Amino acid sequence: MNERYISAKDAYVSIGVDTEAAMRELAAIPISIHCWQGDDVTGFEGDSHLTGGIQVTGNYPGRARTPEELMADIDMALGLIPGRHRLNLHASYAIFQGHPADRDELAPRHFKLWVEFARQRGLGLDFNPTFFSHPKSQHATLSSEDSDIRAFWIKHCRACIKIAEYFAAELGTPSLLDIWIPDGFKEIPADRTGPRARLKDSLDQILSISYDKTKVLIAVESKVFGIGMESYTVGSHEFYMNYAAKNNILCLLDNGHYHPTESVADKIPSMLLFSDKVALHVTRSVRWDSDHVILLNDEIKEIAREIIQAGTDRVILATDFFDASVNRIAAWAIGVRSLQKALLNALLTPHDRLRRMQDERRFTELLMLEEEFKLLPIGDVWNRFCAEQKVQTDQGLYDRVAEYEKLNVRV
Ligand code: RNT
Ligand code: ZN
Repeated sequence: MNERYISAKDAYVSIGVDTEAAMRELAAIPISIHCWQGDDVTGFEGDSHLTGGIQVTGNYPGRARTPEELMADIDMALGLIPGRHRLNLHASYAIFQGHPADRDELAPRHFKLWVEFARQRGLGLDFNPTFFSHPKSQHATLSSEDSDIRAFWIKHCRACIKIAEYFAAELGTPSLLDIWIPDGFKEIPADRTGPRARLKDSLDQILSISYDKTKVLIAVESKVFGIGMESYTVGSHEFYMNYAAKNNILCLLDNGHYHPTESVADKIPSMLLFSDKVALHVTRSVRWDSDHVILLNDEIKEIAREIIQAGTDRVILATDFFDASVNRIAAWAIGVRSLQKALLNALLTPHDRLRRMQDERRFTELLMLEEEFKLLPIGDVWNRFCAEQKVQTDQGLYDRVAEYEKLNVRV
C-alpha cells in the first residue's frame, strides 16, 4: 500500500500536484451529514408519514426507530467516514421525553440530547424547520391563503431560529438554518404571484425577529417541482435567489432541484460573484429529484471542482439523500465518502495549468490533459487518506456494515 502511494504521489508530482497538501485540505472540509437517511425521513413525532412531495422508496430492513437507534447508527456511520464533520437535524427529530410539543412550540430543551450527542463527538449542528409531514402542511405552509396556517408556520420557523441559536451557543460554531417548503400546485396555477407574495411576506416576518447573525446563518432552498406539485413550486430558484440577495441571507442550491440539464457546478461560481457564500445540498437525482445516494459521477466531480476553485470556506456543504433500498449506514458511508472522493479528485486537479490553457485557448492540450488526469491513481491516494484518518478503506467496508447489521437486527 505504501509503495502504491509513493508511486501515485510521483504520478501527481509529474502534473504539478502535491498529494500531501490535497489530503491535508480534504481532512479539513466539514460536511454537514443529514440525520434523515437513517430513518427514512420519519422523525420522532409518532404518527406522521412523509408528505410534501418527497418520497423514500425501498424496503430494506433496519431503519432507526428511536433516538437511541438513530444516534447509534450515526456513530457507526461517522466511524466509516474520514474527517471531522457536522450533523444536520430536522425539527421533526425533536426528542420529547414524554412531553410532546407541536411544531410551533418547539424549544431548545427538545434538542438537549442532540446537543449532548454533538458535544461529546465534537460535531457542529445545523438545523432545518420541518414544513412537511404535518396536518397543517396539507395544502400549503408559508404561502398559505389561510392566515392562521401561515401564522403557525411563521411561529415554527422563528422557534427553529432560536433552536439553531442555542446549537451555536452551546457548540461554539455557527448553525446553518435551511428553509425549504413543499408549497406548490399539481396543475397550472391561475395565480403565480399571490402565493409568492405571501411567501415573501412570511419570510419577512420570520426574519424580523432579532437573532444573532453570527450564530445563525439562514438559507433558502428552491425547487423546480415535487411529487404532486409538478406544475408550480412557490419557492422557485429565481424567487429565492433574489430574496436571499436582497435580504442578505444565503441561497442553498440542491443539485436535485433543477431541470435535468441545468448544472449546479455552473451556478456556484456565478452565485459567488455576488455573494460571499453559497450553501449546497448534495444529492443524486435519477430522472427526477429522487435523492439517490451520492456516487462519484461526473456531476459530483464538476461540483467539487467548483468548490475547490472557489475556496472551501465559501461553500457550505451538506448531504441530502434518502434511500430505503439499501443498508442505511452504508448509504451514509457511500454517499459522504463519494462526495469526499470528488473533493479529493478536485484537490488533485492541476487547476492553474488547466486555466492557463483555457486563457491561451490551447484547447487541444486542455482536452488531452483532462483525459490523462482521469486515469491517474487517485484510488491509491484515497486509500492512503483513509489509512491516515484511521477509517476503513473501500475494501472491507461492506463487512463492517454487515457485521453491525447482524448485531442490530431490527424487525
Ligand atoms: C426536499 C429538499 C429538502 C429535504 C430535506 C428533508 O426536496 O431537498 O432539503 O430533502 O429537508
Ligand atoms: Zn435538499
